[in-house]
Amino acid sequence: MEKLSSEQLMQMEERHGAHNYHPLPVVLERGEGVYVWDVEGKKYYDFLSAYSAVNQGHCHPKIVGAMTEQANKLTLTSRAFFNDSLGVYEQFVTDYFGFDKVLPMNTGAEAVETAIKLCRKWAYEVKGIEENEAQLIVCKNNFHGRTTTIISFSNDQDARKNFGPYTDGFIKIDYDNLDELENALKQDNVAGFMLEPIQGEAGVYVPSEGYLAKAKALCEQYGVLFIADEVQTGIARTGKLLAVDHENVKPDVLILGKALSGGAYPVSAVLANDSIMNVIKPGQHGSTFGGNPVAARVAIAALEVIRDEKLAENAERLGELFRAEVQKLVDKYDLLNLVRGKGLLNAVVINDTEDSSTAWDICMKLRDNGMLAKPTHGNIIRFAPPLVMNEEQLLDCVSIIDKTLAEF
Ligand code: IF1
Repeated sequence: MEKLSSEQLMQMEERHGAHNYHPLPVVLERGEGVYVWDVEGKKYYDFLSAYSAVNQGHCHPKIVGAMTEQANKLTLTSRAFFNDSLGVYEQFVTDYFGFDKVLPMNTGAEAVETAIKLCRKWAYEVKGIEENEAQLIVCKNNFHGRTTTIISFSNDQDARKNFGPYTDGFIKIDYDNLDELENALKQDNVAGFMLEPIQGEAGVYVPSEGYLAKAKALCEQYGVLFIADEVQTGIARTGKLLAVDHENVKPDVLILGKALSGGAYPVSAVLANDSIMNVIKPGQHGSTFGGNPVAARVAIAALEVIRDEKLAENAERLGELFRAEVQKLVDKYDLLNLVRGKGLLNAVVINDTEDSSTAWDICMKLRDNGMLAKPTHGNIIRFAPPLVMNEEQLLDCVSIIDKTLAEF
């Protein structure tokens, strides 16, 4: 069969696929480390990492090896029976992050839903809140996934409009605002506070120094669970194993996804200690693929790579370098307002209106110049390469950004 061109492949998606995305017009065929190639063979730096799922680099041999080895033995048993991989993974991942137990799921949204159900059940059966009255505090401009319950507490009209009726039981407060958090905590029936340690989709908003630690302390004071959604910020992305580690905060409930599998396979997880996790009894929650043998072996390999290749340290060091170098471009070009981020989760704010196409246009030229990135909201471009990048490659990408901006 003849090789299909990028144009042909984009048209196939246009005709046969739901239009729930607006991708940058580039059609990828192969990935290796920090590089991806399109179907015409053009090579790019990947500066999105599938929204921080490919932290370990594309097609990491250790991760792919673990996946193919297990896939040739036993892919899925369901949880109707035991298998020789799940317990090994559960011991490994709970030890790795320091919790008593893990509840394995597949996507980030499923893990967020699991955390919400766990928090509510804990509220009724441990904290003693009246049934069906539990309230969960969340932050405005959050992104926690796209299920009906999760978009119920979103304030992004695209995410929620015409998907009602909505799930009740959420209190929305401003991000990075401790007064609002304390006021919310004083309300009746509060069960938990769920947040992203850095708001990714909102535009890589890093909260004030000390916010996470003070928020956790307030939650302890009011007997409310502190739930960290580290689906995007976790697994070494921000220069520590978890973003909460920058403030030595231990969440009551930890939500992981994306790079938990290095982008090779859908793997997500919720971790908590027994006093919380043991409220879930047989038959009360789960999923067909949750904790399957392939997911288990892939996640062990993905986490070993993070540790063995010291990717958090690399992200910390290269993140400092990236922000310092891009700051020079901010000073040089009116087009850039600021650069912000932590580790290798960074974003630049473009000096144009929210609804302008400038950020998109810049990403289109970055693509022409061999680097893939995509705007988040409006005039913000997220820059998040795989954590295996080296200094030479990073500086090469900074020069591509420089060259691209000079073309505007
Ligand atoms: C898409 C955004 C990022 C997440 C946090 C849970 C989830 C996500 C903090 C749900 C997922 C993904 C979804 C993906 C694009 C990407 C994204 F742009 F959608 F908002 F990263 F910022 N918590 N984020 O960031 O995990 O169910 O997707 O596995 O195309 O929707 P999921």
